[in-house]
Amino acid sequence: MDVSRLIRKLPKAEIHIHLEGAIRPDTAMELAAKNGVGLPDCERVADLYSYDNLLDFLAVYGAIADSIVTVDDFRRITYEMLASAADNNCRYMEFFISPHAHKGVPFARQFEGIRAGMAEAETDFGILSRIIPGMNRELGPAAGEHYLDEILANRGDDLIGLGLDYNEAPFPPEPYAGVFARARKAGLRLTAHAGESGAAAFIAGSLDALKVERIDHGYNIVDDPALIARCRDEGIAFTCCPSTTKYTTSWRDLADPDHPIRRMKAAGLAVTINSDDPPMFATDLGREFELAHSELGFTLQDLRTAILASLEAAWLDDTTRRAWT
Ligand code: ES4
Ligand code: ZN
Repeated sequence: MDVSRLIRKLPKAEIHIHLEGAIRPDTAMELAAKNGVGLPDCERVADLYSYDNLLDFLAVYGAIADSIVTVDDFRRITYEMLASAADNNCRYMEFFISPHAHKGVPFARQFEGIRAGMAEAETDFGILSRIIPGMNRELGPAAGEHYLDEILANRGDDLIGLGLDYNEAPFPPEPYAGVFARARKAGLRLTAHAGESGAAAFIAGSLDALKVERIDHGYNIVDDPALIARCRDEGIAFTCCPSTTKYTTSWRDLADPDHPIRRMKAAGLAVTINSDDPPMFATDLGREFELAHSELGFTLQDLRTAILASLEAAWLDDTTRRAWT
């Protein structure tokens, strides 16, 4: 078997993917036309999925979110995301959702569709999944408190955590300390996008002020050796997304010997490999693992280590973890 097929066949877990960013382009076009909302006119889907920084990317992400309206839309996009992951032998997934992005669609309706898609995919492909609502850091902590109320009103065993996402650099984590503390008291696990377009200090701020257990991306940690040592000692997991770095960071070349994911692994950090917004970044989970191998210097043993790090960082209870892995 060639290496590429072998890598695709490895049983995997994914702990950093956004539902809305995982929508297939043909589905996005179809749902936008059906619902009469959303996407700007463009001749080719490739013209739509084109950006070279986080802000431009988020504008397209918002337009795609606008086109998802009905319960069945949410069921379908969830099912298709999980089907694609299962095709890459992903066995377990924790995915972010952006319910505030679907303006005017009640959270309960979104959750109904998402949960239907999760159940259907578990039956059809045996893939287990869990939900992490992402808090939009651009909207401010008061909106965050209201958002948390809505999330808790739709709580279920499958809703396991809270994230912090959207435009990072102008929005440091500290103002969200209060709302994250309330989420923690309510039993939610915590993570935050940090150190992608924001400084290494945002990683430290997420750990100290928000008390997150893992860091999404975290690339700018390479600027701070003391923080690297701390995160290594504390076993903080980093959910790295190779292809994303080509669009949203200054490291456009994965083969760059200075690429932060390569350096984070070399420094002994708990690096995990994920796909973030796969079709929007022209990738899927199998390809991210292949790129880690072919461009970022991960040996097959390193890939196995990264998969084990994902399972270790996953928010599964021990019984489910044993049954599933
Ligand atoms: C996101 Cl900061 C960020 N990166 C990728 N996808 C996203 N969706 C919402 N925020
Ligand atoms: Zn992300």
